Amino acid sequence: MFKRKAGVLWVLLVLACVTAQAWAFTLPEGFVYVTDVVETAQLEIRYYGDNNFVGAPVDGYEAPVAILTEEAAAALKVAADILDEQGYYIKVFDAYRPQRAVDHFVRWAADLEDQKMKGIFYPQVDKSRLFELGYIAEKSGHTRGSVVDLTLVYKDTGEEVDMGSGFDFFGEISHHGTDLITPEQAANRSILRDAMVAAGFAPYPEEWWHYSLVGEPYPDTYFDFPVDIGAKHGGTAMDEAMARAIEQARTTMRQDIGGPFGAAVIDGEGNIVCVASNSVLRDHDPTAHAEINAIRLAGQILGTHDLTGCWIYTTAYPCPMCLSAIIWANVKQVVYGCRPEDAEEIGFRDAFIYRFIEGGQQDTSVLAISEYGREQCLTLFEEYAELQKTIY
Ligand code: AZG
Ligand code: ZN
Repeated sequence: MFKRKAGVLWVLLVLACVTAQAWAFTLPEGFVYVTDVVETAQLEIRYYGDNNFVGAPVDGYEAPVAILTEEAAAALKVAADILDEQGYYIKVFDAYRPQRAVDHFVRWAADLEDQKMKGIFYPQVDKSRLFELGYIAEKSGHTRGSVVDLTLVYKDTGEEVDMGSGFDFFGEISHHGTDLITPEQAANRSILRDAMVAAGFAPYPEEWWHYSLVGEPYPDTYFDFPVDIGAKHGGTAMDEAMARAIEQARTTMRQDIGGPFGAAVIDGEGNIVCVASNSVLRDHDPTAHAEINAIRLAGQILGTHDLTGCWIYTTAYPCPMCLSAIIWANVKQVVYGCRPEDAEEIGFRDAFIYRFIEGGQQDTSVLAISEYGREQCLTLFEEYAELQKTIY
């Protein structure tokens, strides 16, 4: 019996593998991913994470990717080729920037209480003067799609070249021609500037990292599509992943395998890694939710417990258990169909568990949790720490 069950699971796994497929993510007409054009470009998309002057991910940055107009990307390739010959790769901090991100900057600048990142990005500037000094504005050239913020890295070590001040440092030291930097740092800035100018970009006097394409194709348009891997545009990817999750859920729910829940894992390039559905009833496993099954399958297929860069499409908002599993797996993007209250409407307890957690896990009629044997258990933890084993 056990062997048969394992056999069925194996067949399902192989089926999931062979049906994995790729499709082209679509962007608005006229835009491209920088790394599709400049294959050696390194990316450190600062507004996607929290190492930026806001100190938090910025609205509209839904994936750590760089997008530019075709014309700007083609010119950037010319610059990258020049720099390649001199021993450098480019590293992009920001490129196309959605209007909603600029709006976020404006809201942040107006909140004078929030000085979290002052020490790193604007130690000598009073936050109340950021507008007046031109560091923050209601419109940005980046939003027109042909402006890029970048630096150089050494090809052999991958280390960033010393430019004398960091990306987005608000101050005179970031200006071209400043005398606050060493001649070597100034020479490094010139290497970048010469290549960018030769390729058709104009430097920005106040920021050594900022270049605008001369003769940009959309001089009057401020775009607002998010920076993502395209799933939200053209719909192809989203439709395909969600359709597969729905189809899988429908098939298994009709066979009494589990509830009406399906999930798909997509990798960073847009390939469907796997599709899974809820199998609580068949497996006699209350944890066999669609998202958990999908994460387990993806881990086996990709040979890792770390799904960094992957997205999950799920037919319903993840329950607290699945939400935790998703975070444990380092998945940073979830797209869901139904809401917890929709699941509640047909009798599932997703929303009920959320209410328990939001209530501070105090309701002992739902669950009583107590501490016992901490000292003995701590010895185990200490042993693990001493052995310096993997932390995940
Ligand atoms: C569920 N909710 C989600 N999102 N997924 C499942 O598999 C579920 N099973 N019960 N509630
Ligand atoms: Zn769940």
